[in-house]
Amino acid sequence: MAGLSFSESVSATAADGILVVTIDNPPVNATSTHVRIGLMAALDHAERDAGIIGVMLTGAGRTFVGGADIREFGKPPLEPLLPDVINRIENFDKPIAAAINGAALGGGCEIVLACHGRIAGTAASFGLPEVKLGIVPGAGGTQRLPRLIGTIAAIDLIGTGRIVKADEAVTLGLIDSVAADPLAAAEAMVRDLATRPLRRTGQLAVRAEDTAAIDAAAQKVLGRSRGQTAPGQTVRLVISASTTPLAEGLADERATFLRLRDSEQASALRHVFFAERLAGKVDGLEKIVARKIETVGIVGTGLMGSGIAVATLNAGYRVIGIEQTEEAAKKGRERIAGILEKAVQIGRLDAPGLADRLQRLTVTSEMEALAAADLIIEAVFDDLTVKTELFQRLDVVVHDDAILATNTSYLDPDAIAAATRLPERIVGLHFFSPANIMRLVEVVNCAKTAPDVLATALAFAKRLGKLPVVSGVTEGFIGNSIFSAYRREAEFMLEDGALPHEIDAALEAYGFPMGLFAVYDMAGLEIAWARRKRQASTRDPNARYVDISDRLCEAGRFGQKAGRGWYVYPGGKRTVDPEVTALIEQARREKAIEPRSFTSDEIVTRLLKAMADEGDRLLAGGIAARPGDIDLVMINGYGFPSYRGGPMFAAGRR
Ligand code: 3H9
Repeated sequence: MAGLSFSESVSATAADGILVVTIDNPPVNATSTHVRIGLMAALDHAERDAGIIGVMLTGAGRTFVGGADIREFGKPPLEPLLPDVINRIENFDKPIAAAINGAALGGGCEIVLACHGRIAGTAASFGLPEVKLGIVPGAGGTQRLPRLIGTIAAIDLIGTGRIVKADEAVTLGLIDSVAADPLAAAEAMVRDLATRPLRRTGQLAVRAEDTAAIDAAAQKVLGRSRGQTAPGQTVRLVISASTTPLAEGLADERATFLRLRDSEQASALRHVFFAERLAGKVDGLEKIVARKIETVGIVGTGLMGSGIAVATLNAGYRVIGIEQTEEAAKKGRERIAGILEKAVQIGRLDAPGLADRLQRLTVTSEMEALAAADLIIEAVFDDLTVKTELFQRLDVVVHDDAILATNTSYLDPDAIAAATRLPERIVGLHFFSPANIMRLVEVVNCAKTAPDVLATALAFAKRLGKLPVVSGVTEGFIGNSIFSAYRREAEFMLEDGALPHEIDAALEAYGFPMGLFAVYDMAGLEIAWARRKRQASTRDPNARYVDISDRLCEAGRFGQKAGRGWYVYPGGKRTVDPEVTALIEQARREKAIEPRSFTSDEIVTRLLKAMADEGDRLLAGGIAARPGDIDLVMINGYGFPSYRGGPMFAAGRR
């Protein structure tokens, strides 16, 4: 078996007439320039050598090919271009089979689509997630995928960027089969293909499907991607594949790819992509070994605690829920089981999965049960005395290596830690509700948190499939600090002349799923009101304070549940209420403010600036490590549109 090297990232071995080409370009075998050069050289070799009857393509390590090299975007493309490499694979005279060892995403999936045979290992996954980067596939994905799996399934996969596992890929027809040893199976396939005419994906006709069903699939994608350019373009390109000759479809796809690659949305989403990879990385923590966590205690199994319990069970841990009474414990268990059963009803979980989770769950009123826990997360009422007393009790019940985490959103975790025996084991884990669904977790690095405690909290959040962002201690941590600045600015504008529906309309046109005042109505106004009342005595009397939301609460306008808040809801429809307008006008008159009008653009610019200024304050104070961390918090916890890149990114572009 001779070893051949075609570039620094592509090598091959030739045995019994088959050239096994391996792409080795860590970390994810992206199709960087030297990969493309190496693949072309390998094909040259296979073409020239009459002894070679066929080729196998595989990836080194855990990934097949993670896609085009995103770090090369923005630089002039160097030849050979990926579409040319892929076209050559499809039209190659000798059979080429992909032995797909791991993720085949974006350009990696496009390589697979053009191969003549496609065999996956059990760990393989497939997808064209380009829309998540604000682009469309640029190397044939929109044209070849529908030829293999049909228009409807292709619209779904490419329009959403959804990743599928090997089994589903077989069912869809994206690949031929799954094998425990994909290399051996692909070799057999190449030998077989060498004896017959090759089936080339690009030459297949897209199968006919019901036009109403195609339309429904398209509408589903378009409905979910309001404001974003790329998903609509993928739908257009996929649909055109059934009526357009391949070369024309590929040219249209390529032109669309290049146009979108240089767009503002694509650079925002690339920023988000790289920010996500950096999030949770803390200087100095690289070599710290995390503590072992097997059993997690969750104190309080209300809305937040039960969501955390479900996320923790889903990640394979044992969970001990704690409630004050046996009656409450029974209800807590039912709440957690209820969420899991709903997951079964909608097909997200199967019956054995449910049984396995329930078997790992105990809910009790006996705090002593926590002696077995390695990490305890409290999710009780957000009150300093309640939480401090709880931590003092936990301090004597749990073992000394156990970590204690608080889920507080506003309280000072350093004050809680100071009241305990081992403050270095206290950390914040601020989940967002519903905690089993929301990806964001603020991991709060308290003044005395030990490095291995922080490392453990980060590793735990990642194992839950969450996006952990580290925050230092400040009131409201990163998210609620920025949100407060945003809310404050919106209320200033309210006094200065903008009405709630004007501010909401500007935010929704910008891409927020819901404007600020509509969100307040949905969440209820009373909790923030109670907090403002508590803080009244410590508020700076010289700072500008807008009391309009206090007036709303005094009038019993607590939001949607009360039927009225910033808006009224006749028949469930959000409607402007002249009474609120009158109340705002009254407040302005009392302060002798002459109202002026605001354009949508001005509203958004002011709100972004307020958020970014607060973000700068957090960065200067070391509360947030990177602007990208702040962007991720606002995107994943507060509805900031990801395709705008987050407030720090967006404010910097204005
Ligand atoms: C595309 O293909 C366009 C084509 O249609 C057309 C072309 C003409 N490039 O996520 P991880 C880095 S668009 C460059 O933590 P995991 C990442 O930054 C592309 N770098 O690993 C990180 O670096 P660092 C479509 C990349 O094991 C490191 O790899 N493809 C790329 O959890 C590890 O990343 C996608 O959108 C890349 N393409 O997950 C797939 N991908 O260590 C994007 C990753 O310095 N990638 N890096 O922080 C993924 O989804 C995951 O990385 C993957 C591995 C599932 C592959």
